[in-house]
Amino acid sequence: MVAGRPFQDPADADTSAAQRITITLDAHRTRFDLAGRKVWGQSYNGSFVAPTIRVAPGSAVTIRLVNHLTVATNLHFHGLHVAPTGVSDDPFLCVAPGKSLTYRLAIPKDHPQGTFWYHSHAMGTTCPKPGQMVADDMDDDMSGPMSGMSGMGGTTGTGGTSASPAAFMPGDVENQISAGLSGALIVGDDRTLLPQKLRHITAHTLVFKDAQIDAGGSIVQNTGSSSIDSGAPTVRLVNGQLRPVLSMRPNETQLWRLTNAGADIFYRLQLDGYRFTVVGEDGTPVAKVRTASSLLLPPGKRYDVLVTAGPRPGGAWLRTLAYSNGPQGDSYPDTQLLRLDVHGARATRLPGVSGRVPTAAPDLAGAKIAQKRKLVLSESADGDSFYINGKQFMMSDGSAFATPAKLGTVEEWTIYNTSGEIHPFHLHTSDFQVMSVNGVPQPYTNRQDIIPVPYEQNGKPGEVVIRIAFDDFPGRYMFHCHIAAHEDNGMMSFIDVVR
Ligand SMILES: [Cu+2]
Repeated sequence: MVAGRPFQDPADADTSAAQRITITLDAHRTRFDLAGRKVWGQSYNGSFVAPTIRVAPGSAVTIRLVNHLTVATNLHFHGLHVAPTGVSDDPFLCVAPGKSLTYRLAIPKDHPQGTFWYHSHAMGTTCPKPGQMVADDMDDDMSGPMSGMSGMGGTTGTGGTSASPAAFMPGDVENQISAGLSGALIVGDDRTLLPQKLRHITAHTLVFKDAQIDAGGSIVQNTGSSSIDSGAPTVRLVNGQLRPVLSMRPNETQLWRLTNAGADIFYRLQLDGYRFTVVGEDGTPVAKVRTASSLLLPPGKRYDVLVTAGPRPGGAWLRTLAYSNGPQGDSYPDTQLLRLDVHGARATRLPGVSGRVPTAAPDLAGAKIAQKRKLVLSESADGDSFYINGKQFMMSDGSAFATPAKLGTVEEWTIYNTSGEIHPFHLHTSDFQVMSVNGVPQPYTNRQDIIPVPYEQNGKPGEVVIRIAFDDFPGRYMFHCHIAAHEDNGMMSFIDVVR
């Protein structure tokens, strides 16, 4: 593989600002170019990093997913606040091999502007039987929910015979994201929220994905004869590039949209000698701008950061620091990711940014709590099976909770982790506010959709308290660990949200 080429942003799926956008994503086995090496994997458009989808708040987006894989697939629009019902952001939708499905997303006018991503959320390798259609406008599109159950109680089985408990069937998310099926999705342009002088700075999208490549030149997959080991050596890539060189002028300020779009592994980013100025987290503008010398990005995490080059020509490495996510988890070595090269004519230094970024969500600290809930994340000693409240998720299951959430209310959830590794908890459809971590109150800075839940130590489970405002969109909100291997093997459930 070839390192040191000039940095390139991922290709855009569509740069049109039109109110109706149609994008076709063709999922297929692909031999792509990965930093100068030909590698077999899967892609939506031919490259390891899927095209960046750009959408405007208030727009209607049409995305046609064509499945040329040999297994079922689908799409999840991670972090988007759009309907989880209909052919929108519902991971129970399933596109069988050889079929297609047209997703229609209505992006709310007041949708936060920031960085999101999209990826396969296939909860199995096959779709359920035909006849379980959930949408009626599919033309020749063959699709159906991956489950025949509504999740609201009661079965819809046709035979009437009570079946023995179904055997657990793992999902296929780890395979499909690892192979290449993920990319960035940007809503609006959060530069417009910055002080006037910063609204025209250069913005870059940095999509972090790693590739484990086998001796035959294919990305490692879970098959009958092989399996992905997330702790095994891997090649860390930025936009599919190996240690690219990103150029800035002395004193220049840029916005970097950092996205961990990989399946399993964490990044702990540091730009040597620099600090990141965080203006957005998980696609949401922050209520209090902060600076950080390093940022932890579990799978699925995003940060929008300002970086200001030093006053003199020079260089610095963007690296992921050595990191362990727990005694039962993985350890990753310190690895260089990207070379910042500062050269050329000195730019005018722009003012710094502080305080609240406009449109930041309100603090939920004083909210009336309608319901408190508990979730326990656990795993088997061998680290192969994963549970929420003692249960491995199956598509035919109902919610982990006996009672639904009501629209217009705020809930407080306490998430415990009784295992020996961090689990990054992710909620679909709605972001949340982190109130405390291991009992330590967290000052409010922003809403987010991923929070690493610490592992158990000295017999004391890790504990995170979050608050969720169920403002709109009734339906099924999935939640799960975003280490794809854990989600695939059971650490997932959902809450029903009702009017
Ligand atoms: Cu996990």
